[in-house]
Amino acid sequence: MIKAYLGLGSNIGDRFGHLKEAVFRLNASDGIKVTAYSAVYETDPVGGPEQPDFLNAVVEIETTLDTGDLLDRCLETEHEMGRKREVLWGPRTIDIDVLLFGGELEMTERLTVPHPHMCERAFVLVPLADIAPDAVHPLTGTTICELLTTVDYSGIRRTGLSLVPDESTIE
Ligand code: GSY
Repeated sequence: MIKAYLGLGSNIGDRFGHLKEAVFRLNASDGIKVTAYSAVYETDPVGGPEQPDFLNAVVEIETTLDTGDLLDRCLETEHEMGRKREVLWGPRTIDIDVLLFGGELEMTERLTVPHPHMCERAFVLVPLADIAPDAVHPLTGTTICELLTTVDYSGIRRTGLSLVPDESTIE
């Protein structure tokens, strides 16, 4: 079993519904168990064309899959949920990124782990710090909490929404 972290984002339609459905589908997949949930954050869009605000969250999973099969499952889930890749860095129903996979470093044509942009993205680091503050980034050797001190998180707003099954709001 490997512990991994997945970043989730949506900025089209029922954003929260999309995050919940993605978590449900991932957890129902062979070889994946969702074991922890960050809070849900509303975030200013970073990069790309002018587009609506995102909801972002991070989940921890335990998995028996390897990185390639995990990536396939994330892409299949995006596809099942109707994501179309039309505009680079444009709006999306659901985005699922492999952020960390154990302490592994991998750089292939298909996949780079840890996610190559995670260190500069407050919309990733803030939710990740909810559930893995002491996880060490295998390239920088620093913790998620330490990385968080290096980014501007003024565009990140915590919501009262919860991805934990049977809870839809916390407070
Ligand atoms: O890969 C992430 C998709 N994305 C996001 C996102 O999830 N949240 C925010 N706030 N901005 C983003 N820009 C892109 S691309």
